[in-house]
Amino acid sequence: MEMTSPPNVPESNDSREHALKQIVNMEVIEKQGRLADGVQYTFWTFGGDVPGKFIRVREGDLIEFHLKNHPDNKFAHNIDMHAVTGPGGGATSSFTAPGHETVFSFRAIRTGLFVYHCATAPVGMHIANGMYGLILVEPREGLSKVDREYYVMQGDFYTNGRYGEGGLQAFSMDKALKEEPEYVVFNGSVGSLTGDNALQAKVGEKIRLFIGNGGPNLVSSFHVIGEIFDNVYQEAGTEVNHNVQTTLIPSGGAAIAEFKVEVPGTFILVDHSIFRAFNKGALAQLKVEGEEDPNIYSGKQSENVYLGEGGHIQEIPESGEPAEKATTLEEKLKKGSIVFQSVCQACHQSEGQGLPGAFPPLAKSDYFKNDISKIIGPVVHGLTGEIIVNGQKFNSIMPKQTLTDEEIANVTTFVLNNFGNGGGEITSEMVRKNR
Ligand code: HEC
Ligand SMILES: [Cu+2]
Repeated sequence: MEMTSPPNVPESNDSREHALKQIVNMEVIEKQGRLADGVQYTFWTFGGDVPGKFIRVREGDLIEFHLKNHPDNKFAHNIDMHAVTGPGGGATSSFTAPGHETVFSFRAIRTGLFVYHCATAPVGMHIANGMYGLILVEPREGLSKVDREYYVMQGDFYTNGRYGEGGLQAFSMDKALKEEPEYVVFNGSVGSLTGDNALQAKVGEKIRLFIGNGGPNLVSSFHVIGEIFDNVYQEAGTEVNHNVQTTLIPSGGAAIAEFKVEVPGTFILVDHSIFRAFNKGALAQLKVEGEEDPNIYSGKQSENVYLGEGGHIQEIPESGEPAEKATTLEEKLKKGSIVFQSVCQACHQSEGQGLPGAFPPLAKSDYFKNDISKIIGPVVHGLTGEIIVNGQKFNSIMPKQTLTDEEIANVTTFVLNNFGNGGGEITSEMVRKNR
């Protein structure tokens, strides 16, 4: 059976009179990929992408499901499909070790759009690494006709490093437990559906979005800026609501939203818990081409100077409190310690001991021992190429860090005064000179 990678959706089955036996071959692949520009992550996938392959069957079909775990994978996996009526949604019958294949069958007795996901312990971690996707069970009579269908699925990601911090990022169990993701994205990465990869449509077309939420933790307030959904199959069940602005999609749930595009422009899909959209990645674009319709939307018609009446125009008060600056060395070390823990530690390790072959030690480092200013460069500019630290060779990449002069001064001073290094102080001024 043909399955598709996001954001594509397989052809409809509605021309088909009878139920069929369908064979689904799903391969689990663990692979490194892009989470954001300069940020890599080891995704665990159903079929090579996050979200996994879109499966489209018809009500009454018998599905023979083959789960194949690639021999190069390191972990066992299984699948729980919310479309399955049976123990574990299939999970109890599909536990599959690397280099193995399992088979189970189920009848699609309920219609709707269903989430599937891995349910191997630790379940949260398998889902957090991208193991989810959607299966559509079309009603016998099919869905109404539309011009375009797209597959969009939200997920939250928990990296050791902060949002945007470069390099290969490890999964943070700590942040996942606290439900504090660094990334909230559509289709597995920041910008997966923007710019050249934006969804496309033409004025006058009817669009159907199959929207899922893999979680593992967050509930999505799904919204398209500048559009109103004509129809929403709430929670992807049979109840249809009309004229909806924002629809809730629970973790492990889905929705089907339909709307006609009346005017051209770029329409932005967001999780309207809005910091997630503009600061954590939950933002996609739908680019609509075609004729303007000033009767529906005019564009900017004019701009004039506005003078408030009387003297009531408020001024922003001069800020009384200057931005807090670390003044004493003690304060500086305290602040530096926080930066170290949130940024440097992920690579250089908690005691600055590094990892042989990967990250050089900052503890007793002879790299900057005789010239403390050499600690600034790697942080400000990044560092690549072969270096020798304490007699050990390293040939890797340190991404440049987006920190303020003051943060860099604090963290480097912290390193100089800890981990058996010889002490010293770096000032914001010294950092600025190295920019
Ligand atoms: C994403 C991983 C990563 C992060 C985060 C990181 N570094 Fe590095 N750092 C490296 C790598 C890799 C190298 C070696 C680069 C090479 O081989 O050329 C390095 C080298 C260095 C060096 C020179 C070698 C040495 O051990 O003395 C210093 C100093 C340094 N880092 C300081 C920092 C500080 C301070 C921070 C936090 C603000 C930081 N690094 C954050 C990966 C990282
Ligand atoms: Cu898994």
